[in-house]
Amino acid sequence: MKTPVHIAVTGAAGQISYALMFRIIEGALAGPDQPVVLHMLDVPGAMKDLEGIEMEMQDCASPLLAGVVITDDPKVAFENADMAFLVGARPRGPGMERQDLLHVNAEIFSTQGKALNEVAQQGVKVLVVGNPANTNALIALKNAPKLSPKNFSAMTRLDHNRAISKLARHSECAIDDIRQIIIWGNHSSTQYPDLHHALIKGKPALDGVDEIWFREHFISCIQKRGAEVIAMRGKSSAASAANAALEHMRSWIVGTPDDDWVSMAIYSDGSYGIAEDLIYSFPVRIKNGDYEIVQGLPIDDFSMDRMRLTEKELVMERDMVKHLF
Ligand code: NAX
Repeated sequence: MKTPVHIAVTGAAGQISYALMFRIIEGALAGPDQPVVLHMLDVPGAMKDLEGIEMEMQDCASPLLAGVVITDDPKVAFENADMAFLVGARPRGPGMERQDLLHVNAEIFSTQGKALNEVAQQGVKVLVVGNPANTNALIALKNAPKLSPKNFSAMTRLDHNRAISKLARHSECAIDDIRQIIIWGNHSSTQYPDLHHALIKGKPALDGVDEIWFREHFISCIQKRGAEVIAMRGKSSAASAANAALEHMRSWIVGTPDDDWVSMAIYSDGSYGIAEDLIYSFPVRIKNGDYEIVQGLPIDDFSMDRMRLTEKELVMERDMVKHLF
């Protein structure tokens, strides 16, 4: 039997984590022969919920579940963590401005960044799902000086998957026919889902779809898909978000295929002229657990304008929480 990996999930009593954790313990993340110890973190009032979830996990009789930790203390949650899914966050309450939301979450993620810094494995892979995800990830990494900024990422994989699915339905092709989708920037309504480099069966996607459809329909559809799901379900995306979180981390572990890439919000190194010191979504290729931004893609003015717009929003968000760095 392999040595168990330690996987921390925050917001473990919430709806995304509920859809995520049972897939983790059945081997969908670390593999069918890899035991896991699951560390569940939530607020003190949710401890009973977590005990109930642990009971359900026991009732799955999963041979891969090597242990469960239930806690409201980030230092216990992140002890020896090889991977951390930072899902828990405060939702926007009545009368709360975006700035208030940034502030309450900034405090959560600075505390969690410090705890990761102290007790997680040096190579810990951190995925921030909780919104505002990009800026929360930036705050966490700024509070973890012993770790590399490369340990931290935020999730745009759900947007990436939404873009693939939308294009496949529009083009009447299979999901597997599509390659090289990109989500640039922030996981927010300013994100830029880009089809200029996308391929369908090896041919440029934009050769087969109307440019007007792409510019005037596709982009805003992906940007607003989360709100559309809320309007229908009365709740935000959960199973699809959990699936994307799992795929994000799985790609980080096993790598990307030679003929494709994925979108990940990561610490900007200035590629494509995007400001450094932001968590910005780029196309990345991954090998041996290491991701690199795909370089050298030609960017036209239409795309650059949209990449700048979402960059500007991230700079604004960073300015609002700078005091916590
Ligand atoms: P829920 O409200 O169902 O669950 C959130 C959980 O986090 C709750 O159990 C709450 O007690 C816990 N929590 C709050 N503060 C905490 C803290 N300081 N430490 C530990 N746990 C804490 O939300 P859910 O639907 O699961 O969504 C979680 C987050 O994902 C939200 O911020 C949401 O906006 C974000 N999303 C991000 C997406 C992305 O693509 N990046 C898409 C889906 C989702 O909207």
